[in-house]
Amino acid sequence: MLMNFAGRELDMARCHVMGILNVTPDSFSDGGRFTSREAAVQQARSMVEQGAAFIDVGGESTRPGAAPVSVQEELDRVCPVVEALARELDVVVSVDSSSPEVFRETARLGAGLLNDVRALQREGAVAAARETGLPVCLMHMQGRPADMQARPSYQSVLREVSAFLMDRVREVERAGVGADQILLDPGFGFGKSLAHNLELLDALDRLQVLGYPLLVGLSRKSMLGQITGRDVSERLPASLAVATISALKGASIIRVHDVKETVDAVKVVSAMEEAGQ
Ligand code: 8Y7
Repeated sequence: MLMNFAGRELDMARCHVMGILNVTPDSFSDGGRFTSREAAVQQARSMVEQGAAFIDVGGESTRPGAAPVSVQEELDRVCPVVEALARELDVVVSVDSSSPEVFRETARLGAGLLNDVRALQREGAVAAARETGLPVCLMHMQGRPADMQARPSYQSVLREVSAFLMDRVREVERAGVGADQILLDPGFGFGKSLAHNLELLDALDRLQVLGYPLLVGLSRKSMLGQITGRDVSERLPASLAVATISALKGASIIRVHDVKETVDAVKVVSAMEEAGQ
């Protein structure tokens, strides 16, 4: 089950770690564009040394209530970092964006994966993604970032998330994206209550049977705060627990802040599975 990310081939039957790199202004608050680019490259380099196979670069905060960002601002934040990472590091550069313009420009600069929390539903996004030739990650979200946590509601969260993702797969494949270029993500925390998130986590193996590799993002999320009562800065142990569960249930990519620790957790799961084969 090899997937080609701009020339880098990875086996999606294995579990890989994706390091999160935010390039919103508050994430590198050291002033000028050059210093912030260098700081971003340094942080990414360190995550690659710790075993990250992907670095996910995001210039738009999707936190509940975050202010929207113009396409130009997103390009200005993301492009210099994507270009530097693609040139300097041995890693797949993933772009966390929903904008066709950002897809086109970052693909030209060496990006290897388009990670869209809006599942290519913006005007022109499917066509732009198709033109890049890159793999895409399609994520489920109920509502919009501004209001998604107000009243999450489902008849059956698993059925609705599966149906949405398969609808998106059909549209994206119809536009010419290959079945071997699609990753799916249930979108933990995106328009979901604690109970919804837990049901989806428990059923991750049932999403896997859709036939597409899964990407999972649970690192430090508020669900873990609800379960443990811990502040965001103290959620590493709970994040490792959900990373381990996700790996056991067949996730191909785990998106995290704490790469070193997660790589160890994933190694334990992989070692056990290889011994049992
Ligand atoms: C996810 C994500 C975020 C996720 C994918 C956060 C950009 C919120 N979460 N992308 N992005 N899946 N594919 O807390 O769960 O990291 S941002």
